[in-house]
Amino acid sequence: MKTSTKKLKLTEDDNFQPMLFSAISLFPEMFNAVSEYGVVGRAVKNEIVNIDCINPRDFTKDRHRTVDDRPYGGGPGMLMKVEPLQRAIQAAKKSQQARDSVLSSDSDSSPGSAKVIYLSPQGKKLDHQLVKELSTQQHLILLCGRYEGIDQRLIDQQVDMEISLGDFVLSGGELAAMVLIDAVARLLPEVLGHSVSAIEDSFEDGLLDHPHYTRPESYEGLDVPPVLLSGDHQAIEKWRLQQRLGRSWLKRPDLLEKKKLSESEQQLLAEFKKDYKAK
Ligand code: 4GX
Repeated sequence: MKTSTKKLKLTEDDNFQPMLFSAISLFPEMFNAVSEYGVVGRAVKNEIVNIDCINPRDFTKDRHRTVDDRPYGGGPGMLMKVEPLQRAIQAAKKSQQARDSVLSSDSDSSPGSAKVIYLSPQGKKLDHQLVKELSTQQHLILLCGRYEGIDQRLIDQQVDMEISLGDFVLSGGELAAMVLIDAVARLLPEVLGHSVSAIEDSFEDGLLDHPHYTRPESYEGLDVPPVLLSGDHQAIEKWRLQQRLGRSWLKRPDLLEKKKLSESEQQLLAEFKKDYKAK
């Protein structure tokens, strides 16, 4: 008889640990938007991803549970106080250490390696490369600022990395943290179905995606490109690659400049440009 080769599901492995996101936020309920819906919601339910919310207000020591204070030097608005944030970060670090200590000590999941990330417009711009790097971490602590921001000394002392979604101002770091969680979680191999990994590959090789079509075959006089109905898989792949090259050329020339095109890719793009200019 054949010996059992039953493959263990990754999450059944004794050494498997969900990736932990600790969100430090005055509005923890906001995180239900990621933890209860869609792909990430399922990953949370299946314990592939853990999202812990820590409210700095729970780490205040005064009667009024004060988390904000006026800025030195004057000016409008309030800042987040250092001490409650500092204690919340320590609590987040402790929760990961508690998880580590019950596991057979593993070299990769070295305790105390949690990265503290502050979401702010001063940060490094989030992109696919950075998302990939973050997805290799066991524990990310996401510091979500409200009011006009946080005391600079906490940033200098406690923050490992500042990350920005882009050059615009949000009214708090929570939405940015949720964007980060969503993008990172869906890159974890246990979260991604093969269907999703294919989509990710498009940014993986630095090109935009090709267009997609579903039924009906004709909608308001607009037909699905015939090649997609041909059943010729080679022709379909070639068309899709050409569309990806062409769309990148039209909409994101910066992406194309960074990319080294093969001989056949250059030819596909040249053909796309010719057709485009003929129209
Ligand atoms: N990409 N914000 C942080 C708090 C704040 C206020 C003033 C410093 C000074 C943002 C972004 C973002 C808004 C998060 C301000 N910090 N986060 N928050 N863009 O705009 O990530």
